[in-house]
Amino acid sequence: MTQHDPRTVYLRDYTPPAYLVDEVRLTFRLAPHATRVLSEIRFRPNSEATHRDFFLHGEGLELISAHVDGEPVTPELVEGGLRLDAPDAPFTFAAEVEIDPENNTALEGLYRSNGMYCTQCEAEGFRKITYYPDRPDVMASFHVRIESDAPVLLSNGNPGERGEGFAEWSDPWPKPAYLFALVAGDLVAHSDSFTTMSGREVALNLWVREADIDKCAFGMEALKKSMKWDEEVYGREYDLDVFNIVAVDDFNMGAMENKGLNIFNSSAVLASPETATDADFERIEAIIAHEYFHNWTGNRVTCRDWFQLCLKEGLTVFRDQQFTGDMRSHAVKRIDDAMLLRAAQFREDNGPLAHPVRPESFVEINNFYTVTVYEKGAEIVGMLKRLVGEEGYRKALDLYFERHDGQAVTIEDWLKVFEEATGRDLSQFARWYTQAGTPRVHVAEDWSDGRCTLTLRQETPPTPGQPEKQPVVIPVAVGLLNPNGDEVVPTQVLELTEEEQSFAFDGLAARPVPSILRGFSAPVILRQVQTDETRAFLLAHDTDPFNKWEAGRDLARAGLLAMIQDGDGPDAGYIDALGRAVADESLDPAFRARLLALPGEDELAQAIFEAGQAPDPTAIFEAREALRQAIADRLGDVLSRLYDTHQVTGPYSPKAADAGRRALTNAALSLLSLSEGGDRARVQYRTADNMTQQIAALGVLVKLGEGEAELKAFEDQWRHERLVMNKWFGLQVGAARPEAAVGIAEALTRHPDFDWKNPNRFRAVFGALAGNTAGFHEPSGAGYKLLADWLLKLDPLNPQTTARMTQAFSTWKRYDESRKRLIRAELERIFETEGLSRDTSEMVGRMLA
Ligand code: 0A1
Ligand code: ZN
Repeated sequence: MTQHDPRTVYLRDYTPPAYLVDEVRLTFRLAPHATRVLSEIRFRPNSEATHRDFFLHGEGLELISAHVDGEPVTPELVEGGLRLDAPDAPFTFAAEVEIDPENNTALEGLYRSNGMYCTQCEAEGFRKITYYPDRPDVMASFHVRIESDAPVLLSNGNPGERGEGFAEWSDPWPKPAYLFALVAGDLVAHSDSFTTMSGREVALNLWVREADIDKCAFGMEALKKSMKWDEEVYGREYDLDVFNIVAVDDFNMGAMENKGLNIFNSSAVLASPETATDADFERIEAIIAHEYFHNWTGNRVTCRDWFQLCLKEGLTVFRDQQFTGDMRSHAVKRIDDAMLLRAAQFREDNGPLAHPVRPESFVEINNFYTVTVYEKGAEIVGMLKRLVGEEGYRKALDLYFERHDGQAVTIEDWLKVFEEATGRDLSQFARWYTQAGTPRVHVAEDWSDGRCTLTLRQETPPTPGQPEKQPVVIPVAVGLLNPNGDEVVPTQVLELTEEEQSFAFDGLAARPVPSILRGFSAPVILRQVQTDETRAFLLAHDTDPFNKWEAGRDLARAGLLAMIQDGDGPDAGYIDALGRAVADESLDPAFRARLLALPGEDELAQAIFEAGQAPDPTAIFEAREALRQAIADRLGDVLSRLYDTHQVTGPYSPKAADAGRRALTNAALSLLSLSEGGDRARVQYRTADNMTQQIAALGVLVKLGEGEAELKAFEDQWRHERLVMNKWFGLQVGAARPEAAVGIAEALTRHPDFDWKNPNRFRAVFGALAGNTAGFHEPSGAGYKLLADWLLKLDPLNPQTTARMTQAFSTWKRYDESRKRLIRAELERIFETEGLSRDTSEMVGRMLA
């Protein structure tokens, strides 16, 4: 349906802007329902343009007046903006418009959250603020005056004059309008400062509501660490006198990198030991880093058009992954990233929403802030780095910043700096950006006369609009182990460029055990015929932590599939191998916690579908439960010992070492409860002095069906903490048994605190429902209907979050006829709804196509 939508925008239609902007002056007279925005924009003809049509984007604006060089003009108001006969010479366009922030429920443009004014302009929100060439290749310096009696008035750049009822801000760095931001409200700051590598002092402020001032310290530390890291690792220095971060409760995404004024979803920045889990702390550290790193990868060097989104997002995600690895553990971070990629990106790549990392068309760009653009985009950067090496990567990045500072560029520009810095031809590599789908790499192994030959064959299944696929460049990191467990060939990177290629290793005394795709060196699915003995061997001996973990994961997956498909019982061999690995005190507790996590239900469903069967979500759920029960029964002693000996003593700290111990003891607790009951969890719940321990215990009790009293106590304790209450809502749905999940979700929507217009709260319930695979796919279809009803309710208010959440349905084609019919009916009901947003209609249309 996308193909035929008249609103489709194509990469191939890109043309340079007719006019460029040198400078923008904006005055905001803030009022809840009638904010006036006065603009003065200095235009000049673009010598590279192919035409002189003057068009400014604008949506939902009431034009009060317009002037060109001081003379009143009457522009032609057209769909999506205005047109004007403009001079073929520099001129100033001025306008006054009126907007209604209070009624802006889409959370795009200028809106209100808890009485404060804030903005979200990426991707195309600035056009809801005033008339402007709202495209990223138009970069200008902004000067802003805010008139309001709110105590705190912020915009991008450096502060200027401040007086009774007004404040001025000036941003000297040319930027596209999507990086514009404004905040006005009753806020307090947690302040600090940072001295940059050239000795400049930067004032740092984290602005929050007064009640949240105790949740800022960690975010501030994360910011300072990020600033330092970017100097040390990438040589990038911050470039303004101040760096402001603001926390808002109503926000569609995690956070936004507006120049010098990052705006954060409060869930992505506020944390205290009592209210945030270890996972929250880690996520916050990563998001703060991500937004900060955008200052160079995104802001100083930006995207020419939205098709190039991965240019800033893939690179910035890669940078934040490196940062988290440096701050915590590279091995564990790689495992977590691979799990996310498989759970979300492979799912996307193997379904109706598959698209290239650089898409070629879109109807609504907000629908392309996807795991493919972000996470697969980051994987591509990682592969590039692996192929050109540390030094080549650093040279290429230095060149990228030097050459493109202040520019809006493309993936071609990005690849060109790598080609020039390293002398490598990247024309085939570039297919990673244009070709959708997850490559499968099949491995065949041969052994004779001291020679081990690995034959690798790649194949990428068709995706929507791309029936034929070309081979891509796949770096496959391989090491060989001797049968005694020693490493005989250390890791080397094989470059698979053809459809099929063989790689030989000579002079080996005994047939080795290959460890392939070490470190998850490429975002592919490895198809390798391996015995359980080999997997157990790699789990015990692999020197590569990723593949060590992977071997355990493969064993678990194979065992689970045999339980589901062949009615086998739990695999005792796997459980024993797992027991030995988790008891190995030389291994990092965080790593061992990852070993104890079983492959997810959705991943198993996809594997069964690929094996030619319709997955039964209930059977998958039951098999996982049965395996967990068997692990608990067989490894009781080991788990109990782990639980007792790895408790963290002393005051809570979110530091990685402690978090790892808690992850391990909580994984053990969850299993132990299956054989022992809920006593340990009840004690942990009662004695917990931090949210990690408290919510883990609560989750265990709820899963056991014994958590009623604690759920009530938790609600009483945390009723006034919005972020904690999101957990309370989500946990009940996520931990519910399949037959109960929909009913619980439905009941929660009637809870007085179910503020469905708040995206975090909406996601807490419905994201959890979609994530409870067996519950959502409960055979009556009640889950589908409940979600569809609520999406239809949310769509007129907040298309962006609605569209995003339709993805819960994206795997519908893998299920049985009955479920397919039920889901299709809901998708059609949504699709045919009159007045459906462009966002949601594009997503649902693609799923139905
Ligand atoms: N650029 C931000 C993500 C973001 C994207 C779109 C938004 O609204 C439509 C908001 C935030 C990032 O990568 O963090
Ligand atoms: Zn980003």
